[in-house]
Amino acid sequence: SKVLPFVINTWGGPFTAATDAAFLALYRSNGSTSALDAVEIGCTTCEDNQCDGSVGFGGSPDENCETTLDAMIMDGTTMKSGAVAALRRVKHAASVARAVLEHTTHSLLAGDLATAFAVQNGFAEEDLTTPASLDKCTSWRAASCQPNYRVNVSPDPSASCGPYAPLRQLAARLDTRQASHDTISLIAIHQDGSMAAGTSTNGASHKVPGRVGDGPITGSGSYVDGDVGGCGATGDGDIMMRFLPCYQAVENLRRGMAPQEAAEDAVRRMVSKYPEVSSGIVVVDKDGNHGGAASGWTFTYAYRGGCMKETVVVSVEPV
Ligand code: SD4
Repeated sequence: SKVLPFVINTWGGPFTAATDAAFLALYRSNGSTSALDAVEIGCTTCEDNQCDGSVGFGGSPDENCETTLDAMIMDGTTMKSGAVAALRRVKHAASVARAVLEHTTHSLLAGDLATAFAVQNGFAEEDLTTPASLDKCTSWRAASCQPNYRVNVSPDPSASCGPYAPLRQLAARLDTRQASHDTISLIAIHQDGSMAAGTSTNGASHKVPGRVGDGPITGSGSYVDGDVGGCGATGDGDIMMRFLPCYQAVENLRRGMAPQEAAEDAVRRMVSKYPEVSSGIVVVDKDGNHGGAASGWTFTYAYRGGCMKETVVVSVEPV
């Protein structure tokens, strides 16, 4: 086919290295790189380059200043998925997610025990904090002294300001949240038409420690059914995961919608209940036709397929 192999993802750029790495891995391999390989390569490229601080180590510190990672990977042929949530001290979350897919019959491992699994599988354990993430966390503490994501907390003016006392501090207001919206979710179509998808993120800044976002949730962070198509998401995961927008979008394709319409429908469902939600989803059918939809911000996605010499970035206005 003219458009295959094909790679599309939520990382619009200027950073197109993830799209390029995944695409070229497929394109140059004469078929020996699988769609799943390409997804892992694309996500890992973002993890290593920290994709603007929102993917991989050294980004989105939680209230305790720690970076934790969420990732999933899904094979559109077998419908197997593997994921890690709140992964600590391991850099390559997408690869650990793939190890869950390939070396277990489970779909999701969490927290320190996901770390233990990663270490057993040969991943290095290392500190994910960087000077930049520490600085982001300490300046947040110094500036607001308020928990970002906690609500309905009794005010206690005498409470001291610090990471371990947030429940005693003034109630957080939703409009003070500082979510970042640059998770990588990537879908790849192999030359032979097989598909895979995956997501990697360090989640939301200043989150309550232990918080897991939409990234590692099948049907939310991403979803793929090789008979139909795939979807990748980014945005306010706490809300998005309630709607499984990627599952919705792929089912919309199955019922005959074009990718653009499928994406818009999935975003509108979220917006109808949460008008303020920030979201962005990208949808591709099995032939490489694609579309995107967003709410709350101008979303960009990137794709490269067939004989394209470079990645193209598409900008999507909110629905
Ligand atoms: C999350 N969806 O954990 C992620 C955040 C995100 O760009 O998209 N950041 O909620």
